[in-house]
Amino acid sequence: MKILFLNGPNLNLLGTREPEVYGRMTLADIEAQVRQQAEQLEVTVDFRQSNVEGELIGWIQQAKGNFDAIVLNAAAYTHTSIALRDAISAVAVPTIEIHLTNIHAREEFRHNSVIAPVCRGQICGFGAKSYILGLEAAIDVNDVK
Ligand code: CA2
Repeated sequence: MKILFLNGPNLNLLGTREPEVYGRMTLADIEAQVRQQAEQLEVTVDFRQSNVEGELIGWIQQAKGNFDAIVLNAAAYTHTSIALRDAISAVAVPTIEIHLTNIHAREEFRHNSVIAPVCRGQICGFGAKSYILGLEAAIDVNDVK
């Protein structure tokens, strides 16, 4: 099973600024934890970050036929990007929305996710653990039971 992790704008800054909001782990630290867990669960992961909306859309489009699920932290694009939503909807690769923080407990403009209706589910508020829970959910949605 192959799982694509995508990270949106400014997540490359993790661990360097606003530690009181986003914690002290860098994105590379989170990636290392995800890779360790993926090895345990015997799945392959690809882990990418971009500050460019179009690049994220290109990666989502290319996921069709190449990945079994996408785990997506779209960062601020979560709240604004109809283009990302359309891409997720078009490719029909099961997509799990994740966030480090509980977006519903923050500023009102973060409460709405425009991608949520086209994702299989949303995990938010568990810090780096949201990524691990996202990995488990991505495996679960592919389980033939
Ligand atoms: O909680 C999350 O994971 C978010 O997706 C993070 C986004 C935010 O816009 C969403 O509402 C919730 C922000 C990512 C920016 O990360 C930074 C990290 C360090 C310093 C500044 C920004």
